[in-house]
Amino acid sequence: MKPESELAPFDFDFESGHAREHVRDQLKTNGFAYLKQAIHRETAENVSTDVWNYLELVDVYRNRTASWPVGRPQRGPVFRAIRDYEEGLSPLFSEKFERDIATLINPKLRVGQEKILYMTFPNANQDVNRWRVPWAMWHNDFSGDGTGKTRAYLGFVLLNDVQAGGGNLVFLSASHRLDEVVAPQHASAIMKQLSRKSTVLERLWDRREEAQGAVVGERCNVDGIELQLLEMIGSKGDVFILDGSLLHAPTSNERSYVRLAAKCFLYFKK
Ligand SMILES: O=C(O)CCC(=O)C(=O)O
Repeated sequence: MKPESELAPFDFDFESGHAREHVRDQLKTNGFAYLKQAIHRETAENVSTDVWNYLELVDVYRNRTASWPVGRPQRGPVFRAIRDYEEGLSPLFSEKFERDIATLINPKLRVGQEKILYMTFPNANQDVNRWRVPWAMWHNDFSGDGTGKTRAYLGFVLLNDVQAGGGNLVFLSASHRLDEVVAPQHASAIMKQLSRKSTVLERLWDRREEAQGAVVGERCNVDGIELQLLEMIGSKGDVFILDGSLLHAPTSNERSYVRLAAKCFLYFKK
């Protein structure tokens, strides 16, 4: 039986004290907060239209699937991060966004310089039944600045409506609280140590071709911390804030559409 995943969105008002409490509690406990429609759908749609217009320069067209570079089906490596499109993402990570997020999470929080576009083209002969949680490319984006004084979060904006198996990010909720992650150390060392502590994680990171793998929604308990494997599914304009230490991985796209998402870093000094 497929385990239920818990990705309850939160309809919120940036100014409400209740919202602040809820989001801060989510970030502390689970390492992520799901802010439903925190960015206008039209803003997200305009940004994605601009991305597609930009791609015409390299002969990739939104309505001509034959022009799309196809991905690779697998439980293994996949990646497509575009780092030189920062200007085009500025309507998302505006001053208002920065103010709203700071109000919610921490008054000192600021949007960092690096902004990344993720574009996941479908695999050849897509088949959603073939989609698997990948064993590869698990990592965290921020494991401290050496001083222990900087906190980092990741702000993800969905730029299209995405269903399961559509090339979304997967993450391990609450993993930011694990001693192995707090350490800080390389992701491969983290995975090795955690695989010894949980059969679910051992299965998740088993890279053998015939391995059973793990599925979205599965839970496990490591040193008293309840972890859950989740997929970042939602609608265009939805925002996910992730703790910078949370373990996550890119996935392949077994849907017929291109998945688009944008990420900014959010920092504050304690
Ligand atoms: O969302 C994705 O496709 C990958 C994101 C990722 O791996 C990252 O943010 O470091």
